[in-house]
Amino acid sequence: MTRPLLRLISTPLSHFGRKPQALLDLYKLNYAFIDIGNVALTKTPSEAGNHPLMKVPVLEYGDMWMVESDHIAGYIVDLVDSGKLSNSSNCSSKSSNNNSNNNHNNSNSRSNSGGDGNNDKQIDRYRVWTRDVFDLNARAIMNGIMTDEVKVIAAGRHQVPVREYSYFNKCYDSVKNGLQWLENNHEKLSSSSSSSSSSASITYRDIHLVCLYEHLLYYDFVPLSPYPQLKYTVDSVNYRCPTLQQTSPFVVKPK
Ligand SMILES: N[C@@H](CCC(=O)N[C@@H](CS)C(=O)NCC(=O)O)C(=O)O
Repeated sequence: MTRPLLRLISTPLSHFGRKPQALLDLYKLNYAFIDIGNVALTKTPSEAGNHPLMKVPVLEYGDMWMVESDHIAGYIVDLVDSGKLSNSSNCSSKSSNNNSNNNHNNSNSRSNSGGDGNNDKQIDRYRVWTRDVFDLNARAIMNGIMTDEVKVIAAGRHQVPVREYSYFNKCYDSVKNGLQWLENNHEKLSSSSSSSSSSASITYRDIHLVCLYEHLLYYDFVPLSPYPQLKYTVDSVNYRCPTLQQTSPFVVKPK
């Protein structure tokens, strides 16, 4: 039995974790998904893949250890583009019972099929390493929305009455303002999906948007009806990339 060299430590509902996980799936890489359970309630780094901040995702690749979802995504792209990993080459030859994460409650390795229907070898085909100003702004705003959402959800899990605090109400406002910015920029947001500079039918920015939107929807965090163009864009990405739905919160944890 082979043990995947790649291990993604996360939780199935983590939208930050879903971003690099979706890339692993699109590249059809073999990896172990280590579910640490309720990350908000972790008390030591060892419960969260040794992340000192007790957050997920964490990626392990052999002896390599990495935190921060977008850095992990870039690292995955480099592994693939450098030829170090392909959908059949990233398994170690022997199984190992040296599981340093045996306090985690679920580990299953998966090898995925599917993808976005394009198998060519273009470098950085999902445009993870973009330098495009709009892409970077959109991704920064999406990360900010996700961060503020997590603050409120995590506080709720610690029984904090979030609506009584202006700090958390500002988080809600930040999420709504961020969504409005994305909605206002929906033309740019949807257009680059079909950009000729990428051979793939979707980009990492599209993945990011789907992870953000479906997480907000799953947690019913704010009403999403004021952002119809975002819904349209998300539906369109999902239509073009069915692989993404494997990691949808509604699929991994049906309500
Ligand atoms: N900037 C980090 C954010 C990671 C993050 O906040 N992850 C959430 C899960 S979606 C978490 O671990 N939260 C636990 C907590 O804040 O207590 C990244 O992109 O990886």
